[in-house]
Amino acid sequence: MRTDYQCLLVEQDGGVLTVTMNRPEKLNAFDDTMLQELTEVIEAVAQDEAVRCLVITGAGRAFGSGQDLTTFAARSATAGPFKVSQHLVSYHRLVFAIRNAPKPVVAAVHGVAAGISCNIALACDMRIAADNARFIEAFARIGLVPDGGGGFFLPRLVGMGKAIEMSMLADEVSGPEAERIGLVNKCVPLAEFESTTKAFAQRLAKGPTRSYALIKELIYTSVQVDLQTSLRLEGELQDKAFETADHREGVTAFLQKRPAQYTGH
Ligand code: T3D
Repeated sequence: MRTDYQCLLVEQDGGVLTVTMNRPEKLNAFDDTMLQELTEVIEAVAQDEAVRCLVITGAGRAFGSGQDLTTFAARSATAGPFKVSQHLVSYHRLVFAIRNAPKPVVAAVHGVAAGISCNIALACDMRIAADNARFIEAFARIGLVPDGGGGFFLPRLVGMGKAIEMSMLADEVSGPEAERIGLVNKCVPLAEFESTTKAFAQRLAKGPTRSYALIKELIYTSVQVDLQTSLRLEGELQDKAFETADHREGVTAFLQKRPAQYTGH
């Protein structure tokens, strides 16, 4: 696994790979290099069997402040038409890398998560927040619409009304409020944030990884299809899960009255 990134810190501890976005002087705003590197590392992790859980977090006092706004000024100064949709293709590759990774991806959010940084956290499979977290769909503050999948993920997580409110008013949602409305899975005091994230990720990394990949496929497909299609998929995926060594180990461990030792196969 490559670790010499310009804008990321990458650290592996057992089956957990922690990727820290590292532009703290700009609250980890995305520039092209950080976007490219984060996408690359997640795509690499998808292929790496030694990594069974990925954690994405931010250096310094924030998760991330969205797109680096200094690039907006640079774009305006550049002659010729610029289509932001072309630039968004790179973010969409990152979103798909997270969703398609055959293992759990957890966003660990402390401090601010604004704009597209917020939506990258929403693209992750689960979110842990510190109680100082500030989620801001900041786009309307600068006359934009939520991008990076925000329009897709937000109503599915918090419902239509709250999604519209967060997108239009662009007010901060605190960590405890985010937990209350289902935007994050868990919110903990800042002092416990690191240890909670670590324990959560290590637990996932010791789980039945192939079953987790199939669960991702089932849940993410099922929110977009009818019941019949979902039930057909459920059968196909259960056939695959039944073939895994971890399924056999789970049943054996139950019958032998001992904790299961999953290998991810
Ligand atoms: O290009 C495309 O593909 C389109 C995609 C667009 C996606 C988007 O994400 S649009 C939304 C972009 N983000 C924002 O609009 C948020 C801008 N930042 C803020 O509103 C505030 O900084 C925060 C609410 C995030 C945090 O406030 P606060 O008071 O905690 O910190 P601060 O003092 O404002 O920021 C600290 C430093 O980070 C500061 O630099 P300085 O003065 O110390 O040299 C600030 O300028 C810098 N910073 C914060 N956010 C960004 C940033 N620099 C560049 N880009 C940023 N997004």
